Amino acid sequence: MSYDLFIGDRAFSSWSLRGWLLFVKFGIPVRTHVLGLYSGTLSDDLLPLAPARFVPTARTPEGWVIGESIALAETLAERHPDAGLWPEEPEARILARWIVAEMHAGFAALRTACPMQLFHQYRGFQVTPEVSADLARLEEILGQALARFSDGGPWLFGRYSAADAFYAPVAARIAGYDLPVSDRLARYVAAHLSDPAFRSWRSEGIAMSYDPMPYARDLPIRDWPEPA
Ligand SMILES: N[C@@H](CCC(=O)N[C@@H](CS)C(=O)NCC(=O)O)C(=O)O
Repeated sequence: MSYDLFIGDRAFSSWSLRGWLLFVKFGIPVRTHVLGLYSGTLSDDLLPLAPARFVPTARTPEGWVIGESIALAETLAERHPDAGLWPEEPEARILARWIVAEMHAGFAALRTACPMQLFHQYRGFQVTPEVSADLARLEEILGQALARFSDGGPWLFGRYSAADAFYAPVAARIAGYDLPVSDRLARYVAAHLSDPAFRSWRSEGIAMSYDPMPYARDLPIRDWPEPA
């Protein structure tokens, strides 16, 4: 028996990407179902999963529904203790939970100004003071995790953890809007862009066509920055 995961359009639904990575990166079997986020049917599609109102929403093999990505991360960590969703080291685990919660509750300026889109890279995006403050906070918290716990690897806490799943869409925003970041953060972004799970999600996402393109910006575009 497998879990079911209900997601939105892969190219645009940042929370869906988080939810999906929480299964796929930790080897937890899941069947994925795409709901009508942009076709306008989402509320009806979610009726059988009440009281869910957003994607991602998951359903356990027992038929129990899980809404909210943090609840999903904690539920999967509890039910699959050997999967390694959270770092093993207690202090690292505290910081991982902290930055996941901060992502879940914060970064409103970045999220509003730079909605996730995986099709191309916008050029010439004007960084507002509010977005700049969010980028500075990312440098601080991700920088601290990388400096203290990454063990020289690309991920925040050594092995890929739920925290990396939560920051994958942030990496996509930095890439998709060519946002200015430090070399350390740029390396972290590159790790996400070259991650096989992320790449597979993106290629399914951009196989869809949209007219009009959601979140289109009146800016020059160039190809998505493929990792070297
Ligand atoms: N707090 C939720 C956020 C989920 C969310 O906002 N999902 C968006 C798609 S990325 C959605 O379902 N939007 C539909 C709507 O706003 O009606 C979580 O952590 O899962």
